[in-house]
Amino acid sequence: MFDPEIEMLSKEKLQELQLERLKKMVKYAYNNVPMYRKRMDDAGVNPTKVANLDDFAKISFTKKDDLRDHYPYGIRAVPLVQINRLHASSGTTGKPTVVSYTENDLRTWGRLMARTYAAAGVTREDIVQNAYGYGLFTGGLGFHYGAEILGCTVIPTATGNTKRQLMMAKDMGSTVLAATPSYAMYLAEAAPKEGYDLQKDFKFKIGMFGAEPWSEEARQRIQNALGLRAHDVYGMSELYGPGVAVECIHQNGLHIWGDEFLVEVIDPDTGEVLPEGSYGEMVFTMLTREAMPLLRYRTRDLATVTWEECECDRFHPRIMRIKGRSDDMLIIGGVNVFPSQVETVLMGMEGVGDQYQIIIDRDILDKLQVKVEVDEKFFKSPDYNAAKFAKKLVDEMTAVMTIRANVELMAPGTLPRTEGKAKRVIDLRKE
Ligand code: DLL
Repeated sequence: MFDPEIEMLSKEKLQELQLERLKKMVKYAYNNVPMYRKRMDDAGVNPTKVANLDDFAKISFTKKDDLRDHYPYGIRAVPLVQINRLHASSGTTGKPTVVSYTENDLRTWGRLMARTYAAAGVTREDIVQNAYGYGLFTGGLGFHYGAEILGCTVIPTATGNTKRQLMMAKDMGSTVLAATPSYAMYLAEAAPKEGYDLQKDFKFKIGMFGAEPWSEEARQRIQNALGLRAHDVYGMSELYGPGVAVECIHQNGLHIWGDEFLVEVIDPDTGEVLPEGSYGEMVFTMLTREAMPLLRYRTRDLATVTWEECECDRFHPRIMRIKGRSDDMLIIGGVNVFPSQVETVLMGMEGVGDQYQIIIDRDILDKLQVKVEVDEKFFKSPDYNAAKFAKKLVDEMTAVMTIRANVELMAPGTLPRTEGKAKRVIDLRKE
């Protein structure tokens, strides 16, 4: 453990610490961020009298639009001279969301990332190949500094240049791969084509994968192909970046670092706070952030959070796998469909390759089309019968999603590959 004192806190002590920090943070936000001062005044919340979570829940949610409204420097509690770094997440439309960090924030984030690696079993003996994008995206620098603070050897390969990536992995004997799960899958696919033997040429033991949704079935595929233990890492730029939550070696839910993040789960439609164990939208409050305090930030990410003790003895609450984002949910002919449901079916089936695309279109009615690559070996085998295989996929998907999808089987290697976050859904109704 990197931070045993904090990581080993009992549930009671951890919740005490959360409340203590929360009270301080509410006052800090009131005194330093005009937006929060106005919100608390409007809601009749006296920051010096917030004594429990019910009082706190009177403060309205912070949304992504609040950050956009404060472009370019975002919600800021310190003068610019105290800002040490900026990151930004690329918005699909308009201006990016900019996030800022003081020196202390960077130190806190770096230590959280070191803790995140350590919880997954990474030690200072490890050689970390960091294939996340470096730059405005928080993945690259987040995973970089965390590994350095832990004392690992870091290879900042960044994303892309797959040939060189594979060469470095083999020659340097990298033991940890940090990447998006879709890029990890792509590396596993590319390696044999570049003449590498996946079993013999690489020393990977641990994968630190996140930044996009991926299924349990995708995990099995990546683990089998790369011969490593694949850990899910969750985060978002607004909450420092990666390192909000990570799976420990038991791979049974992602521990949210409770000393830095307070999580609430709400009904995304009504905003009502739901009881522990309910499925809903995660809302985060940062407990010590200096530059950009965030109170009750709506993530749009849907999951269940549990406070049950984990086998690793940590009480830091766990996110059970993230199902998707409320704004990713597709409504097709009136039926709610999550891309993750499609992935679960596909990645669980033998004969399906690693790449797929979901295309939604409308003529009179909504139509769901799924393009799926066939696994190369299966594609070339004498048993392969396209019509029969497509029917099997349609049946499986219809059973899970209750609506019919048209399946188009694609030859191996024909769908686009991405180096960062995969773009799997194309909704033509929006264009
Ligand atoms: O993706 C930060 C990050 C980098 C996390 C590297 C993990 C690893 P953003 O670009 O702001 O930040 O995107 C945040 O990505 O709200 C989720 O919808 C999604 N996401 C991140 N991690 C996971 C995960 C980074 N493990 C958004 N599972 C979040 C599912 C994830 N979705």
